[in-house]
Amino acid sequence: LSLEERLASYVVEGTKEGLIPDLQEALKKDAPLNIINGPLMAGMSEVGRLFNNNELIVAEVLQSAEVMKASVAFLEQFMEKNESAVKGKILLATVKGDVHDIGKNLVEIILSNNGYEIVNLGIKVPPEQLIEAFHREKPDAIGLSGLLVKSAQQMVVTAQDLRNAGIDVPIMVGGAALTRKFTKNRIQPEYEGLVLYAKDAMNGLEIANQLSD
Ligand code: B1M
Repeated sequence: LSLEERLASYVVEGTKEGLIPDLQEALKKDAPLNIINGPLMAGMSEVGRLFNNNELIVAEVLQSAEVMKASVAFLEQFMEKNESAVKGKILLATVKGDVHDIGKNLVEIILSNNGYEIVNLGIKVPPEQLIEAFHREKPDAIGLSGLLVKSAQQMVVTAQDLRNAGIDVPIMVGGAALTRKFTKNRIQPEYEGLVLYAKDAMNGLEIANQLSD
């Protein structure tokens, strides 16, 4: 197998044996984020496909998630850090009912490496908890992540609850369940402030930078 194929297969197989040496090898020719977005994400897509076809069980997908998390944790130290002044404070959460957090945590890494102060509220965060954290932390923006189809609807509800609580800072939304169109047609109309869709973590950084300019 080529290096790229091996990297994808650690994720698919859910095994860490040989992972770190191969990541070190990959770092010689590629930036950490390209390794994540390339072979590691390719592995994750394959996991999603196999899971969808009932060829993997949840316990196996969890093993794959562990490999992805270990890879990101290892690669993080090699990522470019922008030691600028704090550009803003952002609350991050995976919405109520959803446990997927690898994408959200990647967004946290990218944003915090680029001058943002992140308050990561974790997974399955109900609107009440977001509202409470908003009053405590006074962030400049709120970031919501969701991967399940029902999470898209949960974002609509969350936007309504935030608006009813008088909150109108920009909201950034992302995750596999969402589209730009759903964001514009279904979430934005329920919210007073801006709602912006980010297709991946780098796009999330671009959006945060536009907001802070
Ligand atoms: Co689940 N899962 N899962 N899962 N899981 C999906 C999402 C699914 C598509 C798989 C499938 O069937 N093909 C499917 C959803 C189906 C649907 O709703 N239509 C699914 C399902 C069904 C489930 C369960 C219901 C399974 C069950 O229990 N029967 C269950 C749900 C539990 C719950 O949430 N209540 C479940 C559980 C799990 C695990 C716990 C085993 C594990 C998660 C572990 C963890 O996160 N700690 C897991 C995994 C790993 C996946 C897949 C395989 C991979 C997700 C992932 O981590 N991708 C996923 C299939 C897939 O996506 N191909 C699947 C890598 C990650 C880096 O990408 O999160 O998309 P992603 O983030 C991207 C962008 O989306 C974006 O940036 C990131 C990249 O740069 N982004 C943002 C994300 N959030 C953002 C926020 C932003 C900006 C950008 O701003 C705030």
